[in-house]
Amino acid sequence: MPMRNSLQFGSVKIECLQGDITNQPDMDAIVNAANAQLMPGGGVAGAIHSKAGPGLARECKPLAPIRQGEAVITGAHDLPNKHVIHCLGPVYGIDRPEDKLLANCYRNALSLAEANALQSIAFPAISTGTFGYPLGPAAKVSFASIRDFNAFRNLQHVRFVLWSEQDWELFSRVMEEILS
Ligand code: AR6
Repeated sequence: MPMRNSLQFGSVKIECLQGDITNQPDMDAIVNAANAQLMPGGGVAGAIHSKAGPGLARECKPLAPIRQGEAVITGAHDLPNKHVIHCLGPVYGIDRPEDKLLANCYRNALSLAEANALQSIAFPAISTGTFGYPLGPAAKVSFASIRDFNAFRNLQHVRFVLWSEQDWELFSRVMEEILS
């Protein structure tokens, strides 16, 4: 059984789920932990591009490069969603200030979702893989970004998809601390 935990934050359901970001068919958009060139790589980006098919890279090409904290939106191609929102997170210890850059990813992705009248969005733990951001501090930035986003209108469901049970546990705990 996948681990799942949620709470209500105003009009929005916030959820932590253990699983695979490419297998979230009930979400309007999934977020990609992208590279600046918006090309397939490892981790989340590799999984997203491989399930979306080559049309995603073709659509991404003219939108690249993006900067740390920036977000861009595309179609989802062969993924079971309407859109992919691509964010470039900071490389921990190199791109500074890393907490502001990571918060910008979440804020800009939520803003794009709202601008496109989306009702649901699923995030991976941006920057916590290849880019080396420690999970606890990353979880705090993620949920503080939700708390501080003051433009929820259409969004009713924000999901965080964590790869391991350990990561899920930590995100769940920080979600309760910051949002309940
Ligand atoms: N579903 C959900 N979470 C996942 C999945 C998945 N399928 N796969 C990995 N994770 P990363 P970053 C977790 O490295 O740190 C790429 O090569 C993983 O355990 O995907 O932002 C790009 O091309 C970790 O907690 O993203 C970039 O160059 C989190 O997702 C660079 O890595 C993020 O790991 C981006 O690095």
